[in-house]
Amino acid sequence: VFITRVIPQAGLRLLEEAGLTIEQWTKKRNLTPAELVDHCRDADALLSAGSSKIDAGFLAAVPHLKVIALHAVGYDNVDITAATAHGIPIGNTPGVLTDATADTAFLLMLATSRKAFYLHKKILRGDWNFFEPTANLGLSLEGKTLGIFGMGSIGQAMARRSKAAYNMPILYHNRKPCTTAEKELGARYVSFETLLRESDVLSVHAPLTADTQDKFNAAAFAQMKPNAIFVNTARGGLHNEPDLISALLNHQIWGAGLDVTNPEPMHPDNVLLQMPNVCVLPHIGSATVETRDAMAILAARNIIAGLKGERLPAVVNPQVYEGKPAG
Ligand code: 8YV
Repeated sequence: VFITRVIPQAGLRLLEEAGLTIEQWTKKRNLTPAELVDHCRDADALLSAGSSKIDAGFLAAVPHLKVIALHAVGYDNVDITAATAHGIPIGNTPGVLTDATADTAFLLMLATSRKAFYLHKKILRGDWNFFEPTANLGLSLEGKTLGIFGMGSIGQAMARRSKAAYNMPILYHNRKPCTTAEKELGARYVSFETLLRESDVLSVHAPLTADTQDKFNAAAFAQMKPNAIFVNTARGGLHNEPDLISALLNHQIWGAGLDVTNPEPMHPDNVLLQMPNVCVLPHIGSATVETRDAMAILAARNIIAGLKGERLPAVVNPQVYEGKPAG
């Protein structure tokens, strides 16, 4: 099993107990595409953590792989059609990171609404010297409308937290209506335009696809409320960064909380990092000890099942089993 990053021991232990030989990339830099192919030449399985491209070219070079397990729920870095064509099941880690990621979205919503990161930097600069009732003001969240773009399990967990904490009415836009969110949270399904126009906080929880790429662009930000906070914990590719910067500078929206950027890592000179109403985190959505252990364990279980020819516990392309006996 070739592993592209250092992953938690909990996952490695499981692979070792299954009698598998592990090779792990431990350098603090991304593998080049050629290095990835090289390391997979003698492997039966790939456990991929991070954003290495698993595209048609790579898959054609390593068609012998019996399984690829992602240490992630998102699979925008994988050409799923090509993997299915090669008969390679792709595993991911849904469910186990739902709460941690929703916590990160909630953290960014609250931190942005109170300019927390900017004010922290002000103290570091020695700039906490005088109290004025009109200084350092943020926005209250109580009773404000939360819009969710992508009402999957993470979107629902964010909506649940926000409703419980601030009694926020919930709007959402999704590929299809979500009856759980409607019944449990009174969430209202709306068009994308209504979501933009009526949300006080708009939180993004959709996968990055050809349809969602750059969805939050100049035209979208122009429809949002001047007091709106944009939160993205999904993928940086869903928002257009220059358009977001312009929308903030032109006061078309009030603030932004980002756990994901495009590109990643974000350059330290990025103007977003200087803005009072912007909070940026280095893609830590799932980064708790407990969650990363659970992700490593699920990724390892996907590898072990795949190598036995069994159906993966969490498979992205179940089509790979059509016409083939699974397990
Ligand atoms: C991590 C994620 O960044 O699951 C995802 O899709 O983006 C995050 O959990 C990561 O992929 C951990 O390997």
